[in-house]
Parts: sequence; structure tokens; C-alpha cells
Amino acid sequence: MTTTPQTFPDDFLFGAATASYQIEGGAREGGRGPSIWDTFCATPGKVVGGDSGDVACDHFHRWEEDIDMMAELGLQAYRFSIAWPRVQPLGTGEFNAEGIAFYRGIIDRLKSKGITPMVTLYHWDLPQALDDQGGWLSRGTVDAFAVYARRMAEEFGADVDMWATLNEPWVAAFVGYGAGAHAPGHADDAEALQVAHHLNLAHARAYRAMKEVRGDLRIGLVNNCHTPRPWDPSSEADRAAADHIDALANTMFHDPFVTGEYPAVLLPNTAHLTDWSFLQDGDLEEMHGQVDWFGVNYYASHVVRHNPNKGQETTKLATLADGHKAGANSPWPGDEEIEFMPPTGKLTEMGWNVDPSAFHAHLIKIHRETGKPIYVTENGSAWNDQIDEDGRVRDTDRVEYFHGHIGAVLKAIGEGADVRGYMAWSLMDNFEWAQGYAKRFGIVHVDYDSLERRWKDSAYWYQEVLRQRAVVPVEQADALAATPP
Ligand code: GBH
Repeated sequence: MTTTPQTFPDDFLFGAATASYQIEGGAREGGRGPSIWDTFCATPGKVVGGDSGDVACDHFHRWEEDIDMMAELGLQAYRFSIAWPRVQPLGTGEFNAEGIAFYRGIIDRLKSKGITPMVTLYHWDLPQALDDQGGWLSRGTVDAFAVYARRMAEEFGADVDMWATLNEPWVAAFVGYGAGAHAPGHADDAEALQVAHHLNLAHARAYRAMKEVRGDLRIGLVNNCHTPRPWDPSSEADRAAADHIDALANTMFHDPFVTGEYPAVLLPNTAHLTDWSFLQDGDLEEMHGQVDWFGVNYYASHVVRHNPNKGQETTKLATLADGHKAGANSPWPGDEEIEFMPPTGKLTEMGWNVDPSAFHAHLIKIHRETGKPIYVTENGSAWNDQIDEDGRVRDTDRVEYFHGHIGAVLKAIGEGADVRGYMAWSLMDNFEWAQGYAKRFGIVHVDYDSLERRWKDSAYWYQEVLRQRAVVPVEQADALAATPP
């Protein structure tokens, strides 16, 4: 019998997360070069409302007060990403001193407030100049990434221990190059698989380069997760469908670093799409063992089944459910006969379900399969937030979501999963990629006209969670926000 502890361990890190393109703005300031997201946003029809990250939350100019707000919230850690084109405008060659100074300022201020920086090197904003030379389809980009990573370790390694190389290689590869719903907007299954492999190699080469600079850095890889359960567990075909999705979504992005192998079903299941000639001798050996921890980004759960009669419509449904746009391809190579069942129960503004039990199960699974320390690097939800007459944003749905999911983490810890931190997504409302500003994930509300920040009820509630290091009842949220300490 295991019991769920009442409080989180003393060394457990509570914080919040953001990403450069989603909050910074200042897209043409400080010597920043263009990224593939600048290009994608400028392409008509790609992003809802024609939105872009040109201004975003204007964090580029407001970072000092934003960090003061983090301190007030009681964050122990802050996960943010470095915009590669801000520190190295073309992705190769010259580094930009002004860009490096921007992140130096952030890191110093965080540390002066006692907040642990957790730095992600790549949250999807690839320098456009590298895309012009083939982007992630090219091994040139893999090597450029390692050079950039080495330089960041040289600049900041004395002050930052916790590093993530890539955010969600699955999304970068399969949504960016497979579904075409993210930059650079390619829709080709073979390309997506090649990019996924190159991203894994990029992680491994960056890991090695950074360790050469400082052996004590703790370098992880952040994966989004899908939790495919077979619709009918007694059906072998449904179980095979779930295994296929698990291989593409999860295990292909951790097995190589743990066992030095890709999951057994991956190559055979996609052999009709690509000959895998991009997988070269020595690649898997290079990846083997090259990770210190895994980041888990969790949002929603999934049920899949085998359906040989699956038509175009269901493909679109699965794609749409992922927040992508109609007309896009599926982000799942080899899913010709695999169907994602429509989500059930309470759905967020993204159309995603709310399922803390699948989160708990996924943490246990990652613990079992990798044996590595785990940080929850993102978890959160989008709701239709309204500012009430008294100025409050009563985001009770978000409080309930956090309550269930933070509880799931505590339960997993009680069962032996080595989970060492939790970063709420997101610190504040921000540019939600293909959804533009229409979807709000923040615990802090952002007015995109005045750029004013306003704590939602969930922010006051989360502040209390961090104070007590316990799962504060949802019922207390109202009082906490009504009479802030
Ligand atoms: C993260 O991506 C990003 O890292 C972050 O930048 C972003 O703002 C945030 O999430 C919110 O979107 O098929 O309906 O069950 C998350 C990408 C989202 C991909 C959930 C898989 C499954 C939804 N993942 N999605 S569904």
C-alpha cells in the first residue's frame, strides 16, 4: 500500500513556464534575426486572426517587472526559452552581444530573487536563415544547434544548472513538417520522420557539447505526451494502434537516449513512407545515454482504435482536436487505419479533455521506461476568461484543472516516481501559436491593448499552493483572491 503524501518534498521545484516567441515581442529589436515563426505568421491563413509574436506580451521591455511578479507569486523556478535568432541572428556565425545581454539580465535578476532559472534552448523559433538552407531536414542545422548550445553553456553555465535542449520535438517535427500547421508549414510524412530523427541527434550533439564546457550541467529533453489508450483493450488491432501512436509520440523521443534504440514498431510501421536512409550508422550510438532528465508537458489524454474505414473526415477531426486547422494533414505518419476517438467530458477552450488520471499514469510510465528524474515542464489549460466588474478573473475551471493535475503529481511521487518539479503553463496569457491570442493559458491575464498584467484567481490560488507546498482545496480560491495577503 502506498499513500499519497500531504505535502511536496522540500527540494521539489514549483514554478511557471513561458517561451520566447510567445511572450517577448521586440521581434525586430536588439539585433534579433528573423525566425521561421516570423515568416509563418506573415503568411496569410496560417495563424488565427493573422496574429504574430511581433509584440506579444512585450516581455522584451517588461522583463524586470515580470520577474518581480514571479517573486511575488513565490515561484521557486522559472522555465523560459532563449530565442536562438536573438543571440545568433543567422543561426551560424556571429553571436549578438545585445541578445546575450538580454538573457544575462534575466538570469541575474532571477537569481537575485532566489528563483532558479530553467533554460530551454529551442522552443520552435529556428533562425530563418537556417530554414533557407533546409532547416531541420539538414544535418547542417543539427551541427549549428550544437555550436549554439555550446556557446550558451559558455555564457551562462556558471549561473544556470538546469537546461533543456528542445521543447517538444514531436510538435516541431510532426506538426511543423507533417501536418503543416506550425512553422515551417511543410506537410510531408517522410520529411516529418527525418526531422524527428534529426532533432534527436541535435539533442545528443548539444548535450555532448555542453557537457564538454561544464560536466555538472543537468541537461534534459522536454517531450509533450500523448496517452493513447486502446478503445477496446481486448482488441489486438486497437492495442497495435495505441502502440503505433505511443511509439511516434513518446518512446521515439526517449528510448534512443536510454536504450540506444528506436521502439521496435517504429521503422516497420513507417516503412511505406520512408526508407529511413537518414538514419545513419552511429546515430543511435551517439544518442545512447545522452540525457540527465526528461521534461513532461501534459495537457490531455487520448483513446485510439483501429478503423480500416477511416475517412478523410476523421483524420481532420483528430487534427482539429489538436488545435490545428482544418485542411491540414494528420500529424501521425502511418495512421491510415488509426482513429483518435473524439474527446469526452469537460473540454477546455482548445477542445482538449481534462484527465488527471492519465497524467498520473503517464508519469508512472515515463518513470518506469526511462528511470530518469522527471520535471513537469508544462501543464495547464485554456478557458474563456472574463474580467468581472470588480476586476477579478474568476477562472475556477483553471483552478480545478490545476488542482486535479497537481494532485496527480503528488500521487505519482507517493508511488515512487522521481518527479522533481512542476512548472505551470503559463505564467501569463501569450501567443498561442496557430491559435494566435485567441486562447489564454496564463495564471496572469494580459490585456493586449494596454499590456497590463492582472492576476487571475488561479494565480492567488497557485501562490498559496507554493506557500503550503500542498494541494490547496479549490473552494479556497475565492477567498484567497478576494483578500490577497
Ligand atoms: C505546448 O504544446 C507548447 O510547448 C506551448 O508552447 C503551448 O503554448 C502549450 O503547449 C499549449 O498549447 O489531441 O486534443 O488531445 C502542446 C502541444 C498539445 C500537442 C496537446 C498534443 C494533444 C491535444 N500538444 N496535444 S489533443
